[in-house]
Amino acid sequence: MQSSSKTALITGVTGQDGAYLAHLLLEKGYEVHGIKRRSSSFNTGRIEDIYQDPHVDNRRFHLHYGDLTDSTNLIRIVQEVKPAEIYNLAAQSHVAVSFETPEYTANSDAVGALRLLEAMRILGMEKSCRFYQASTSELYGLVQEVPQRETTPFYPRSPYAAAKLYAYWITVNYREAYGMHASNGILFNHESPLRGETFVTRKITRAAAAIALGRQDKLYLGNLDAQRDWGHAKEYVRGMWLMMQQDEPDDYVLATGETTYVRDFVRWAFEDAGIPIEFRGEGVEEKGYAQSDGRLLVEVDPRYFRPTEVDLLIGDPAKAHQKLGWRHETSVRELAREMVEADMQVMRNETISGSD
Ligand code: NDP
Ligand code: GDR
Repeated sequence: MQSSSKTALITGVTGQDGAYLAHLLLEKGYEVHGIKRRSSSFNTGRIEDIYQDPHVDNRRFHLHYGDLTDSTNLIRIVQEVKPAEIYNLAAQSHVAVSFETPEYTANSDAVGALRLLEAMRILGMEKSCRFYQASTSELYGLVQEVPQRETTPFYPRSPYAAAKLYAYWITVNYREAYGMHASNGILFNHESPLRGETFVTRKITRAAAAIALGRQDKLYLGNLDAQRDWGHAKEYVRGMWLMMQQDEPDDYVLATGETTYVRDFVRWAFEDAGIPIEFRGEGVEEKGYAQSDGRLLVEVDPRYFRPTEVDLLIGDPAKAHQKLGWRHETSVRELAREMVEADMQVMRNETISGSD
């Protein structure tokens, strides 16, 4: 373990990236503070293994109740924690859901970033604290140029992306206006066994596992023709940390440089679950995948289509390679396998614990 006396504050610590980042920073010797939302059910499943009871002495992992829509709460937490680094990962992060909750998405994803930057300014922490903003490849939206890089024009295609556009630019503005060490990581899709269950990769790997184990009959999906540049979340949080260690703040794309159709990810996941499937039919209504006996296992349901879609994402991570020395390691094919295996394992364990 490297030693460090740094204190970091992570918003969104209960999410996929927050959990991986908290692990990474603890390994590096940081004292880590995370903000979690009040929920009527447990929302700390991803950080259970690093949770430390408040009664333990000298603990290095602390949780605070908070919300990106509550300025006073954020100011108080930043004041108490006095972090050297703030990682703003909290967001209403589901693109499709943002069409249903556009105002809330703007409040948490756009104004939330502003609230944190203002908290730093109000508390006079412009020079003592660094800021990371979780920006996204969704900013590129309607294809202007491929592969997409830091200089590619943005064209958001959802309330989520429009909110993240504001957060991106307010981060740049506070850097330029107040000399703050504030950086944007423009991260392309990254997945893992900890990925939220309603994002497409995890929805697919869970369903493939459940169908293979006889727990589910069919998987309904939306647009199978979208292409995404998928990497492993564990590797991407390291890139976030590297951005914060640079002498100068800047904006970086993190991506693999390869793109994959949703339909190919579906095929791989079912193959890994031991049930090879074939594509049947081109028309939207009959489009789907069946196994060799003809049983349709994956069917397209237009309810999952988005009012405006992002068709093609493929990132150019050259700047991160050169300046940060960051590279992805896991291929999307390996990622699919890891996620299916993890979901099969989780489901088998559930059977064992529930079988007596
Ligand atoms: P998740 O959806 O897994 O996690 C989001 C986190 O934000 C959760 O901890 C969630 O809490 C919390 N949260 C949501 N709304 C609020 C709020 N109003 N106040 C406080 N906390 C809130 O996302 P990821 O970990 O996948 O992504 C992390 C960040 O990176 C997000 O900002 C996302 O938009 C962005 N991003 C993600 C990419 C990806 O491919 N994963 C790519 C590019 C950017 P709870 O657990 O209670 O729901
Ligand atoms: P995305 O991820 O929108 O890229 O945002 P998601 O996994 O939700 O969708 C990827 C693509 O798959 C298509 N799709 C489906 N998506 C979902 N969720 N459910 C389905 O049933 C389905 N069927 C097809 C989608 O239309 C889309 O084209 C993610 C989030 O993590 C954001 O927070 C982040 O900013 C971006 O990645 C980069």
